[in-house]
Amino acid sequence: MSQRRRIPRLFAPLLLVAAAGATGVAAVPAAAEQAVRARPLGQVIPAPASVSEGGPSYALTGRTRIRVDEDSREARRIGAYLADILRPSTGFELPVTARDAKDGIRLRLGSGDTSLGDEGYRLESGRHGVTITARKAAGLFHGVQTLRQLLPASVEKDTRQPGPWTVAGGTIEDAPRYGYRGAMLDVSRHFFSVDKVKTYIDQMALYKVNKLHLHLSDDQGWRIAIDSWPRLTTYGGSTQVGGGPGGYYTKADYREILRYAASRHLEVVPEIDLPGHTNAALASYAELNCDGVAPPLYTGTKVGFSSLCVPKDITYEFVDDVVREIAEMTPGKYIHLGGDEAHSTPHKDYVAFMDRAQAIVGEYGKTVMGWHQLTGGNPVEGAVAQYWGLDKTSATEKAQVADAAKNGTKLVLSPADRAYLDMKYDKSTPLGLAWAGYVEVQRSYDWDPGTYLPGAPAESVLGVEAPMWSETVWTNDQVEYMAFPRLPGIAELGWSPAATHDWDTYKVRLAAQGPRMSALGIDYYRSAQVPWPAE
Ligand code: TNX
Repeated sequence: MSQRRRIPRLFAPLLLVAAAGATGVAAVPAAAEQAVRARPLGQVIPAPASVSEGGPSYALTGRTRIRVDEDSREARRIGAYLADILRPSTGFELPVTARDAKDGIRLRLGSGDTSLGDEGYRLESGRHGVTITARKAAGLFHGVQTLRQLLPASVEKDTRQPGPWTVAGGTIEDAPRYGYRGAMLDVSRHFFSVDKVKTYIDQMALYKVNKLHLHLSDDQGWRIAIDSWPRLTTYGGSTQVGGGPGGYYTKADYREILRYAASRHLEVVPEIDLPGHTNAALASYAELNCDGVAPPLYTGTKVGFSSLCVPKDITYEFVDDVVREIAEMTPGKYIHLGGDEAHSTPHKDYVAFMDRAQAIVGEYGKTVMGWHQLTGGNPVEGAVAQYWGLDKTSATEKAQVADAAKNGTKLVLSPADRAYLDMKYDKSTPLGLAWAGYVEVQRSYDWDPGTYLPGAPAESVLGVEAPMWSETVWTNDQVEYMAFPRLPGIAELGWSPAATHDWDTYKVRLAAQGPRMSALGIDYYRSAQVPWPAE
């Protein structure tokens, strides 16, 4: 018998902890590990609205079938998506079939239970199988994300793993607190290929994020083809921060992103940032400048120096063409007009410009979104302001946003010192910026969207969004390191009832996501605030 085998079992966990400590990896306190084991149905992120544990568990086997409603293409599609995730690691065939029976994984659409809403689901797990029921496809899809998280983390791997593939017994009934749970990707400061965006979409979907906000234009690059203004991309898209080659989405590329996002039940929110953050457009078309002279392309990281020419008619022909072409392609309800940091646009001009630009969005049947500076002008009825202030933002500025909310403007909350995924975690973070301060994992999670902005009515809050500005990131590894594990926390703030909010239990659930993120190849930040298991 080898030396190793003679170590009494009792001490083995202690040795693990010691070994983990020696390598500088945070170890799991025994209590935290047990909490995860004792409450398997409750360990999901975002925390479900209601969990009732108990009864026999279900184990997937080589005979398990994924049973979907005969007449639902959407259920069949979600069944196929689930099978694609489970087959490589389990090695099981997992046929998707329309033949109903009481066993296996059952995906049932069209429940009359209105309490589930458009995105809610019920998951029942027992000896014979797991049944997920929802009123709408989005709910079924979210239920499938929960099922993934109830299986061992190794189920996410793309090679065959030993199992067993057991789901604890019980029932989850779940529906989101907010309908808007977003993540933004700035594809302008650095361009991200369609494949990179798809990778991020898949990662977002695991945490029930349902909006992908694409920041498609800025000083450093215009990234979406507009047929009536072709130089926006051929010239305005030809570089990026640091002077690299940039890039842009053809209309076919953009449609492919839309298709893929829809297959993951995400709505795309396209943003064209106006009237500031427009150097790439101004460089592409001299006539958009008040003096008729095109500035050079810009590859630095300053903000607030560019502006469309507010008095010129051609400015509105331009905005009309851009909004029309994007609205024609985009099935989602929003067009985001930016409107932030227009430091080179006199206030009177800013208000006049935003009035006309918002009217154009309305003409094409879309709902206006804008950064919260929009509330300094005249937000149109139904407009959504995205708040990105900080704890220390002045009371006057906060009151301006809250007053707009009292008058009917809706809010999406992205406080920069909580939800900005490009902020450094601490001073040693190699990527990111720090203008809003350091944002460690606990800080990012520990706030309540329902009461966050003083004076804003709770019903004005549509939800939350975590923006990823890309001055310092351009690969998926970099995006992952900054987004994970903060994005799951913002996703939970958007989904879970306020009553589930508790850092001490959240950090244990988050720790359990470590091996799952690793199995998915997500290059996450192992914050010392989280009791990660040794891997
Ligand atoms: C502020 S917040 C910006 C962006 C920058 C970001 C960097 C906002 C609406 N504008 O232009 O990329 O900070 O963190």
